[in-house]
Amino acid sequence: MSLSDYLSLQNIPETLKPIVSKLEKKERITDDEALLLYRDADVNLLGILANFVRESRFGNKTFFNRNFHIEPTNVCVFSCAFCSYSRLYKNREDGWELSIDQMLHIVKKYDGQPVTEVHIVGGVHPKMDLDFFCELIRAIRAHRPDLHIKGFTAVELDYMIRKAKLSLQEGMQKLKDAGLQSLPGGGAEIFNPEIRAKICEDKVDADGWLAIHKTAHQLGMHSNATMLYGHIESYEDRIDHMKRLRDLQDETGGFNCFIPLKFRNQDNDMSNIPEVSIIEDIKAYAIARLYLDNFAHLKAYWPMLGRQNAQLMLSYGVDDLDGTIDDSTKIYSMAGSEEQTPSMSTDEICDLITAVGRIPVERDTVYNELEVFA
Ligand code: V47
Ligand code: SF4
Repeated sequence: MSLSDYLSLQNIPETLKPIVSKLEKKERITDDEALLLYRDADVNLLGILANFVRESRFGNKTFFNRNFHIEPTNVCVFSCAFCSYSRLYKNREDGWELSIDQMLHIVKKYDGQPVTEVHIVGGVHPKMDLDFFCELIRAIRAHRPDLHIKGFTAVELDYMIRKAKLSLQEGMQKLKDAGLQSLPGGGAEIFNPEIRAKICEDKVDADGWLAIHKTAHQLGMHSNATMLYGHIESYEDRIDHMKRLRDLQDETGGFNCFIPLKFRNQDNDMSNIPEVSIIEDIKAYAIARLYLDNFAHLKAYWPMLGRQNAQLMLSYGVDDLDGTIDDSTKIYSMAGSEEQTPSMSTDEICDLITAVGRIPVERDTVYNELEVFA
């Protein structure tokens, strides 16, 4: 059945017909049109449209990688209201701080295993500076040169580079020379300054976040982008957030993928805010797929969303599930995700994908295809 056949079965509201016809012709939609989709489109229509875009790019292919995380510390000088993970610098009862040797020990646990990526992200510890992280990266590279090092949110980078009194270009170049290859997408939250003032007032702002990713792209590094949704932000805020990302992507082309992150409300200063429903998750993912026409990949990060909901999102525009993880991250288990010990074997992740009629494809960090599990 073609897209037009499917659409002829839908009762499409008049307001949405011009948008549907634009999407069919693979034309870019405007901010107002994205807002109309948020307001008027039901999940059936969103699924058909987002799936059309996804399948015209990748068919049934669904990407994953074999990776693990290192979280150097959960001590953090910042105080984001949604964070369940950080322990304030002066109140460190259950905080951890890993030495370079301890982190290298984690890397060595994977000797002989076919992992391709280490994802390094954590709190912002005042004593873990740029030189410390360059040394860590060099030590990992020396031990295992084939492992792609994806590390540090713009929040961590902004802090360590400013503290080293270097320009962004100098700081990022130093990290690149040490062996850092790409940046994860964290720290973006919601760019609107009014929302940021309420949920993460003291860390890098939107312009700073975008400048760091732009600098990375100019140095030839790739990066991801996230959006923390489902708290106090409006649909307009989400679209404004994605607009800033779409504009930067037009300029640099350096983003690999977009990752909507669902706000989880356990054990943080925003616990009074209920978590949004699966319908809202579907809208966030499907509309991201339709609006961000210049982002190749849309990732459902299963440790946060839960594996079944991540699997469901494969019908709403998602083409990537991130990785096997091996129970190496605590950010989401501490925030209340049902995935308390996030780990999937390659067989499990492939089963999740094939169960909904898709084809698992192992990728590396920059989406080179390594193996098709047909
Ligand atoms: O910036 C923190 C989020 C992010 C909560 O690039 C929360 O491949 C929901 O960015 N509820 C860090 N979200 C993690 C991150 C990430 C994860 C996986 C893959 C990639 C990638 C990036 O986690 C933070 C923040 O937005 N976060 N607390 C919470 N309670
Ligand atoms: Fe620190 Fe990141 Fe938590 Fe904010 S989200 S308090 S920057 S660890």
